[in-house]
Amino acid sequence: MQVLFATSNKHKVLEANVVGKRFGVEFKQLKMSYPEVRDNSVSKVALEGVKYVYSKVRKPVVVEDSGLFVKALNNFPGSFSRYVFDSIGIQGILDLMYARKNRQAYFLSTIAFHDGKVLKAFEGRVDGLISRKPSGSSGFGFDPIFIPKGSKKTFAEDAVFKSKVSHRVKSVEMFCKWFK
Ligand code: ITT
Repeated sequence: MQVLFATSNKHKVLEANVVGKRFGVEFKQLKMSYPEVRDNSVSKVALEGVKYVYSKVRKPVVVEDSGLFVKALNNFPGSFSRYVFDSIGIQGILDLMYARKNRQAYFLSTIAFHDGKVLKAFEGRVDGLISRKPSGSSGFGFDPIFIPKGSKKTFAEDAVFKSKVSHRVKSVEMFCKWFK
């Protein structure tokens, strides 16, 4: 079974397909950007996004909105993670976290599906800590500074662990179970 995945980010599709394979679901990248509503809920951004994309392609499609939520920064950058990554980047987050003892953070991923009739969203979360310095080179975005619960390595140092526990693995798993 195939489903379109509208995103500019090939890493998202690669990670989704690792999970999809187990369920016989293949995500096909549709390189299309869509206007992201300004809202601090990733679910809201994903749901509005998939409605827009569906209105353009008229085929069953998913979009994903995700973000990093840092406790000591009142959940910043959250749904604005892409903008923050592109502007102040990893070092910017580490600078904001300088001398902060509470390093807790989590990633959220919402997969939203629409086929013109059904509109559904699936949310996954992974908890962890912000590291003191960047480490590792796999993955994308904030992977080099996120140490998931149950590990001592960042996502960027341990892609295998990421492929078992990530926010995206969870949201995609929920989607695949439902989609089948
Ligand atoms: P599309 O909107 O085109 O799908 P994007 O990369 O802009 O691609 P988002 O708007 O959902 O995606 O932004 C999510 C940002 O959050 C992303 O750019 C990363 O900086 C960060 N992020 C999300 N998931 C991540 C992950 O698994 N590892 C590291 N950073 C992640």
